[in-house]
Amino acid sequence: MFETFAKAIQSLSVALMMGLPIASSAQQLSDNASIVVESPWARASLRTSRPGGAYLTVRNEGSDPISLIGLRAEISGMASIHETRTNSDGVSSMAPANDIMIPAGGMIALEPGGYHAMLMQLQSPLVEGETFSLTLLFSDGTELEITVPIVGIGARGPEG
Ligand SMILES: [Cu+2]
Repeated sequence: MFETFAKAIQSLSVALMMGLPIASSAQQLSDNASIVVESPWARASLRTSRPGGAYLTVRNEGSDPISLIGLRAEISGMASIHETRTNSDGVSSMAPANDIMIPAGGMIALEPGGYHAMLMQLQSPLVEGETFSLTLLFSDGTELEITVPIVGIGARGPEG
Protein backbone atom coordinates (compact mmCIF):
# COMPACT_ATOMS: atom_id res chain seq x y z
CA MET A 1 0.00 0.00 0.00
CA PHE A 2 2.66 2.46 1.06
CA GLU A 3 4.90 1.28 -1.75
CA THR A 4 2.26 2.04 -4.36
CA PHE A 5 1.78 5.50 -2.89
CA ALA A 6 5.53 6.13 -2.92
CA LYS A 7 5.73 5.05 -6.55
CA ALA A 8 2.90 7.36 -7.48
CA ILE A 9 4.68 10.27 -5.79
CA GLN A 10 7.88 9.33 -7.58
CA SER A 11 6.30 9.31 -11.04
CA LEU A 12 4.52 12.57 -10.25
CA SER A 13 7.79 14.27 -9.35
CA VAL A 14 9.40 12.88 -12.52
CA ALA A 15 6.56 14.39 -14.53
CA LEU A 16 7.06 17.71 -12.75
CA MET A 17 10.79 17.69 -13.38
CA MET A 18 10.34 16.97 -17.06
CA GLY A 19 7.72 19.66 -17.35
CA LEU A 20 5.16 17.19 -18.62
CA PRO A 21 1.51 18.18 -18.47
CA ILE A 22 -0.14 16.32 -15.60
CA ALA A 23 -3.76 17.27 -16.14
CA SER A 24 -5.22 16.45 -19.55
CA SER A 25 -7.12 19.77 -19.55
CA ALA A 26 -3.79 21.58 -19.81
CA GLN A 27 -3.16 19.81 -23.10
CA GLN A 28 -6.55 20.76 -24.47
CA LEU A 29 -5.99 24.41 -23.58
CA SER A 30 -2.88 24.66 -25.69
CA ASP A 31 -4.46 22.97 -28.69
CA ASN A 32 -4.10 25.39 -31.63
CA ALA A 33 -6.62 23.47 -33.68
CA SER A 34 -9.48 25.11 -31.80
CA ILE A 35 -8.50 28.62 -32.92
CA VAL A 36 -9.45 29.50 -36.48
CA VAL A 37 -8.39 32.75 -38.15
CA GLU A 38 -10.35 33.84 -41.21
CA SER A 39 -10.21 36.59 -43.86
CA PRO A 40 -7.06 38.47 -42.85
CA TRP A 41 -6.33 41.64 -44.84
CA ALA A 42 -4.45 44.90 -44.54
CA ARG A 43 -4.59 48.20 -46.39
CA ALA A 44 -1.62 49.31 -48.42
CA SER A 45 0.28 52.21 -46.82
CA LEU A 46 1.81 55.22 -48.52
CA ARG A 47 4.72 55.74 -46.17
CA THR A 48 6.38 53.93 -43.31
CA SER A 49 5.80 57.01 -41.16
CA ARG A 50 2.09 56.11 -41.00
CA PRO A 51 0.95 53.06 -39.05
CA GLY A 52 -0.67 50.18 -40.93
CA GLY A 53 -3.92 48.47 -39.97
CA ALA A 54 -4.80 44.81 -40.35
CA TYR A 55 -8.14 43.08 -39.95
CA LEU A 56 -9.31 39.50 -39.46
CA THR A 57 -11.78 37.23 -37.70
CA VAL A 58 -10.85 34.79 -34.92
CA ARG A 59 -13.16 31.90 -34.05
CA ASN A 60 -12.77 29.84 -30.88
CA GLU A 61 -13.94 26.32 -31.68
CA GLY A 62 -12.66 24.99 -28.36
CA SER A 63 -14.64 24.25 -25.22
CA ASP A 64 -12.86 26.88 -23.09
CA PRO A 65 -12.81 30.67 -23.42
CA ILE A 66 -9.55 32.08 -24.71
CA SER A 67 -8.21 35.63 -24.95
CA LEU A 68 -6.29 37.36 -27.71
CA ILE A 69 -3.58 39.10 -25.68
CA GLY A 70 -1.18 40.56 -28.23
CA LEU A 71 0.44 40.62 -31.63
CA ARG A 72 3.87 40.36 -33.15
CA ALA A 73 4.98 41.17 -36.71
CA GLU A 74 8.43 41.42 -38.20
CA ILE A 75 7.22 44.22 -40.46
CA SER A 76 6.33 46.35 -37.42
CA GLY A 77 8.53 47.60 -34.60
CA MET A 78 5.43 47.86 -32.45
CA ALA A 79 2.32 45.81 -33.18
CA SER A 80 -0.66 45.95 -30.86
CA ILE A 81 -4.42 45.54 -30.73
CA HIS A 82 -6.30 48.83 -30.89
CA GLU A 83 -9.93 49.69 -30.50
CA THR A 84 -11.63 52.54 -32.35
CA ARG A 85 -14.43 54.21 -30.42
CA THR A 86 -16.85 56.82 -31.69
CA ASN A 87 -18.30 59.18 -29.06
CA SER A 88 -21.79 60.74 -29.08
CA ASP A 89 -20.48 63.70 -31.11
CA GLY A 90 -19.36 61.32 -33.86
CA VAL A 91 -15.68 61.84 -33.11
CA SER A 92 -13.57 58.70 -33.44
CA SER A 93 -10.43 57.98 -31.48
CA MET A 94 -8.45 54.85 -30.88
CA ALA A 95 -6.53 53.39 -27.98
CA PRO A 96 -4.71 50.16 -27.17
CA ALA A 97 -7.24 47.46 -26.30
CA ASN A 98 -7.00 45.15 -23.34
CA ASP A 99 -7.12 41.38 -23.75
CA ILE A 100 -10.09 40.38 -25.90
CA MET A 101 -11.93 37.35 -24.54
CA ILE A 102 -13.43 34.94 -27.07
CA PRO A 103 -16.03 32.66 -25.46
CA ALA A 104 -16.07 28.95 -26.29
CA GLY A 105 -17.79 28.63 -29.67
CA GLY A 106 -17.65 32.40 -30.16
CA MET A 107 -15.77 34.76 -32.43
CA ILE A 108 -14.34 38.27 -32.55
CA ALA A 109 -13.89 40.49 -35.57
CA LEU A 110 -11.05 42.95 -36.07
CA GLU A 111 -12.62 45.30 -38.61
CA PRO A 112 -12.55 48.98 -39.64
CA GLY A 113 -14.26 51.07 -36.96
CA GLY A 114 -13.68 48.53 -34.18
CA TYR A 115 -10.82 46.38 -33.01
CA HIS A 116 -7.84 46.31 -35.34
CA ALA A 117 -4.23 45.22 -35.49
CA MET A 118 -2.20 48.43 -35.37
CA LEU A 119 1.21 48.11 -36.96
CA MET A 120 3.41 51.00 -35.84
CA GLN A 121 7.03 51.64 -36.72
CA LEU A 122 6.66 49.93 -40.11
CA GLN A 123 9.98 48.56 -41.31
CA SER A 124 8.80 48.77 -44.93
CA PRO A 125 5.64 50.12 -46.59
CA LEU A 126 2.67 47.81 -47.03
CA VAL A 127 2.56 47.26 -50.79
CA GLU A 128 -0.65 46.21 -52.53
CA GLY A 129 -0.44 42.63 -53.82
CA GLU A 130 2.21 41.59 -51.29
CA THR A 131 1.77 39.75 -47.99
CA PHE A 132 3.33 39.85 -44.54
CA SER A 133 3.22 37.53 -41.57
CA LEU A 134 1.46 38.37 -38.33
CA THR A 135 1.60 36.32 -35.12
CA LEU A 136 -1.41 36.28 -32.78
CA LEU A 137 -0.67 35.65 -29.09
CA PHE A 138 -3.28 33.92 -26.92
CA SER A 139 -3.79 33.60 -23.17
CA ASP A 140 -2.97 29.86 -23.12
CA GLY A 141 0.45 30.43 -24.68
CA THR A 142 -0.64 29.63 -28.23
CA GLU A 143 1.13 31.67 -30.91
CA LEU A 144 -0.54 31.52 -34.29
CA GLU A 145 1.31 32.85 -37.33
CA ILE A 146 -0.85 33.90 -40.26
CA THR A 147 -0.20 35.44 -43.69
CA VAL A 148 -1.93 38.75 -44.31
CA PRO A 149 -2.61 39.81 -47.93
CA ILE A 150 -2.26 43.55 -48.63
CA VAL A 151 -5.11 45.07 -50.63
CA GLY A 152 -5.64 48.56 -52.07
CA ILE A 153 -5.28 51.73 -50.00
CA GLY A 154 -9.02 52.50 -50.13
CA ALA A 155 -10.19 48.93 -49.48
CA ARG A 156 -13.01 48.28 -47.05
CA GLY A 157 -12.63 44.51 -46.89
CA PRO A 158 -10.49 41.55 -47.97
CA GLU A 159 -11.93 41.72 -51.50
CA GLY A 160 -10.90 45.36 -51.90
CU1 LIG B 1 -5.14 51.93 -34.20
